[in-house]
Amino acid sequence: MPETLTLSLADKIRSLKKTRNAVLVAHNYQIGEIQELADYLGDSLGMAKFAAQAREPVILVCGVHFMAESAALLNPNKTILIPDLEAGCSLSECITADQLRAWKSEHPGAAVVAYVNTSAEVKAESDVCCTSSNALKIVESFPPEREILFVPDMYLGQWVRSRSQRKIHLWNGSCHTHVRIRSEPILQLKQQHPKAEFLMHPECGCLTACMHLADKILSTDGIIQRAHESSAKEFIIATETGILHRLNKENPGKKFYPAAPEATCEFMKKNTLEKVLWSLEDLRYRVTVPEETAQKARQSLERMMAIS
Ligand code: CIZ
Repeated sequence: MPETLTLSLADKIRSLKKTRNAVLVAHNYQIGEIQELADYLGDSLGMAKFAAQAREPVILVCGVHFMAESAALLNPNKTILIPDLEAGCSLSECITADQLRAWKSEHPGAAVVAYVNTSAEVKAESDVCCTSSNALKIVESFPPEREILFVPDMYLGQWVRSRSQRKIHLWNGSCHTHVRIRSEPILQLKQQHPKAEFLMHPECGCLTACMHLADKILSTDGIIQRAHESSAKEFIIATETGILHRLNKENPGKKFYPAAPEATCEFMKKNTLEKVLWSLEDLRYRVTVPEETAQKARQSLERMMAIS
């Protein structure tokens, strides 16, 4: 896209945000141009919390659909918009509420811990939500003898299981982008950059193979924070590539090598500057959750926030 067009679109968006009394919250995996316009940039929980504290009545969520739903759950009286309804999440689609109900019936008495990458219907069938930064703490908040059903990400679940003594059953779900991150290129990068710190997201498909090689296994916000705090000058980053924009911008002088340059989520990239502009112009696409589902799903999110 020519720079002049990008600039003028960005200016129009800034001015429309004011006219519409809207704030723009964006996920760390969004395209750089959208990150630059964000009033809040971070992970899905941070986005929803920021939205809850914002005085503005219109929240434009630049992320994927479950993120807009979480914002809608925590902000029932605000208008929650997403620029493209097709910005879905492959991980969230790995489990439906019917499938979860059937699984629960095979494990009566088990507690359900749902990663935030789930639909509101699945959250409503769960006892508590978790993010990649608090999953271990959430699981360990249950009595040790209680069985846990962990949905939907098996890699995050495996990581939690490797660190806790709990009886955790895993749903066979995964993120189609993070499964593309394999161990061989990471081993090569480690050889090429022996001083680099290796920061890994727990959704990665090579989690089991690479867990022992990682300096830290972190959520996106955890990776951002670690890059700021670490004295290392080079980092190997195993997660969706959108995070590199922020890492490079906020850490001049440090180098970031993507473990898989092709690990780009096409759903995250559905949101473009044009669609952001149209979303503000037409106040579309509005994301709402039916009240009965919302009440139960909200409880799962609120229980997580109370624990973490
Ligand atoms: O909670 C989020 O935003 C997700 C899905 C990942 C992360 O680590 O930020």
